[in-house]
Amino acid sequence: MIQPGTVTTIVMLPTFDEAGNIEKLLREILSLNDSIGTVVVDDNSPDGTSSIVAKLEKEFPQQITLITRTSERGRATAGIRGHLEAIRLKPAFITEMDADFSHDPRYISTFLKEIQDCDVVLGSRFVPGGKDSDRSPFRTLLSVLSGIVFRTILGLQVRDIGSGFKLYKREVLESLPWNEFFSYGIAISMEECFRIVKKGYRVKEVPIIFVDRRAGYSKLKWKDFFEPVWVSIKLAATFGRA
Ligand SMILES: Nc1nc2c(ncn2[C@@H]2O[C@H](COP(=O)(O)OP(=O)(O)OP(=O)(O)O)[C@@H](O)[C@H]2O)c(=O)[nH]1
Ligand SMILES: [Mg+2]
Repeated sequence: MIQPGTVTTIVMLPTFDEAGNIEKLLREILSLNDSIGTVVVDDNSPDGTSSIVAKLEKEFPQQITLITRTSERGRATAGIRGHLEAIRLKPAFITEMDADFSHDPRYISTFLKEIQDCDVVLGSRFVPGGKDSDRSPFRTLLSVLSGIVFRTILGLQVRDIGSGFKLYKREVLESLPWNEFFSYGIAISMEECFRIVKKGYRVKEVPIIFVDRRAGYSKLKWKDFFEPVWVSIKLAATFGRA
């Protein structure tokens, strides 16, 4: 379990049924530099993801914290729980990313350079050099269309508002009202982005090539695609456009 003040960067990973990815991913992240730690928030995955992470936590006690939630399930609340733990550990920087290799951990080193002149680096599929690779044309179309809808409703300039791959200065996450968030699922990435821009922080989009998950299955269901729509309407109605 990581002790406060001992690492410069925390990588926060929400996991559900990522047994096929998590060990290799954690080893790759920890090999990036000497001052990196990971917080994994697993919702007691039936495939045993937590026990794999628990074993690695024994091997890297100063660099891994595992939180296993038994009474709650969901991408948004898992992410919030992970951010709160990451904030408590007082790193300079906090990254969030998917635990399925869609987000290549090597980009973290790029993000750490890019953050020098902004507050948040956002891994973007939709700026020059970025790509939504390997995915079905339907999923890419859905991402592009939803981006257009949210930018229109929320008045944001950010191209890849739904990106779940970001690096923050810790102060940015410390300043957000986590108990007031509306999202329960995938809309959390978009809501974070909106609230950050609304507060006046500088967000820099850096191109990433997003690839399909390496192992395991998507947790997205049809109904999940409606959550970002009502969350963006609620955000615009509550706070006005960005
Ligand atoms: N703790 C927790 N993590 C979750 C939950 N649902 C998804 N995740 C994690 O959130 C990240 C993104 O989820 P994915 O299922 O990959 O969803 P996606 O990336 O939008 O969809 P695909 O790319 O199609 O697989 C992954 O690391 C998941 O393991 C959940 O209910 N609880
Ligand atoms: Mg994924």
